[in-house]
Amino acid sequence: FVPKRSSTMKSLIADLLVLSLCLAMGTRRSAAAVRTEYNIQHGQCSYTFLLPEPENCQSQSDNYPAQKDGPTDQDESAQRLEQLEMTMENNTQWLLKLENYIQDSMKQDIVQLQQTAVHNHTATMIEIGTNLLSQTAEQTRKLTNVEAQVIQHTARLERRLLENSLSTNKLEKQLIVQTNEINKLKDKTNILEKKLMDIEEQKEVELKTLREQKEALETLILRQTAIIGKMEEQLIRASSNNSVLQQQQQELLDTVNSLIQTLSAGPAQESKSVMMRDTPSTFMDCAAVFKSGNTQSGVYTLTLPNTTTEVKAFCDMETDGGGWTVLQKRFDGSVDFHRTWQEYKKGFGELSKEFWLGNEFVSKLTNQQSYKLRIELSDWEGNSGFSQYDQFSLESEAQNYRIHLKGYSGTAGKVSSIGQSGNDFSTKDADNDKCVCKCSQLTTGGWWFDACGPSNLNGYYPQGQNSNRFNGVKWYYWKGSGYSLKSTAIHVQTSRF
Ligand SMILES: [Ca+2]
Repeated sequence: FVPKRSSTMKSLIADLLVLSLCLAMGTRRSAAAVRTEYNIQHGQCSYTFLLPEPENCQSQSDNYPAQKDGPTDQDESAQRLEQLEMTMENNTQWLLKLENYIQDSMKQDIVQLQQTAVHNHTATMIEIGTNLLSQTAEQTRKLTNVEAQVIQHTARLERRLLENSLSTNKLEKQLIVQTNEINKLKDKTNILEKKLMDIEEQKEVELKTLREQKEALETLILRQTAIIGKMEEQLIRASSNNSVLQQQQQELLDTVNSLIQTLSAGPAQESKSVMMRDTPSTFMDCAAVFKSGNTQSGVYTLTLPNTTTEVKAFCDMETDGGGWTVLQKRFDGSVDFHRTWQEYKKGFGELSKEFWLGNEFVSKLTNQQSYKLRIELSDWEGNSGFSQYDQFSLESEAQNYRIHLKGYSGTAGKVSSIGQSGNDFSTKDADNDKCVCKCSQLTTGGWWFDACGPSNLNGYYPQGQNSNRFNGVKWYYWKGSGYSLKSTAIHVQTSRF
């Protein structure tokens, strides 16, 4: 079995038939002439071969057991072996061919397989590419966002820069304006300096002339002084004659004075003793004392009308005709006037110094008959004045020694100087004023306070005026608020005196 080079499918089939014939020799030796089917599956194709079993092959095969018996049989066996070997060789070659064929046929399948593999790979690649593209798109979108933000920031920064540059421009303009003004001012200053220099020069010139004039005047004064000296000498000589006359005049005056003193010495001593001595008679007030002929100021004993109650009082026999009963006196601050109701009622202090006569006595006295009131005042500058009321009276203790005043005259104040008529008396322990406060405690003294009113002659006595002393010896309508007076005296006298 040798396949030809230019063998077609038919020759190949023929070869195959021979092959299969020979192959079948060993296995189906006893088979009769029977048709046999051979199926070959190659890929999608299947081939079917129908082969008749040749008879000579049968006979040959049937002869094999007979050959074993003799030497002819051995030669035949050798020939047959040779034939078989050849057949085997042919089969081998044929198998090689078949293999090649199968390989050729397989090539197409491999190509197909490769193509499908390539398709699959391409699809995968496309998928991967699509994924990559979508990722890239996402990244691009993000990048775009970031870019937009960056652009916004940049825009903002640019705007700020622009604003800054605008304000800088404004400042520069202002700076220029200011610089111009400074330059103008400098120019003005230069002009002024020039003027000043001119003026200074003029002044120097004037000063020179003035100095010259001064020198001339000085020489003139020297000359005049010399003349005055001469005149003074002449004057001294003339006045020495006058002084002799004056000395004689003085001596005459001295002798006259000594004569007058010796003449008046007797009666003066007599009146002094009257002042110090209490009078034996009973007097209701100082006016009565005065009328009885006691015209010296001093302490006298008074007796309340219709009673035996005696009260020591100081009588002022000099002021405005004399006969004044003194209710109060202050001039050195030696007595404390911040006292109780009872003390003001009975009186306190020393009659020869500072004192308060006593509300009870004054109340009873002024209810006996009509009295007038006089207040003497003096300040720290040497001025003095007075306030006088034509009618004055105090009600009883039950009415808090309420004051009544009428008919004002005087040089220090006006009708309401002492306060409103009808005010009650208050002390540090008896608040009868019209203030929610306690005026007596605030102004340190007993008085007819209003709320608290324009006067308080019983206030604190400071040494010296002490401006802004609001609790001092106060008389507003003469010295204003805060002024504390130097001395005070309150007198009463009968209206008919
Ligand atoms: Ca009060």
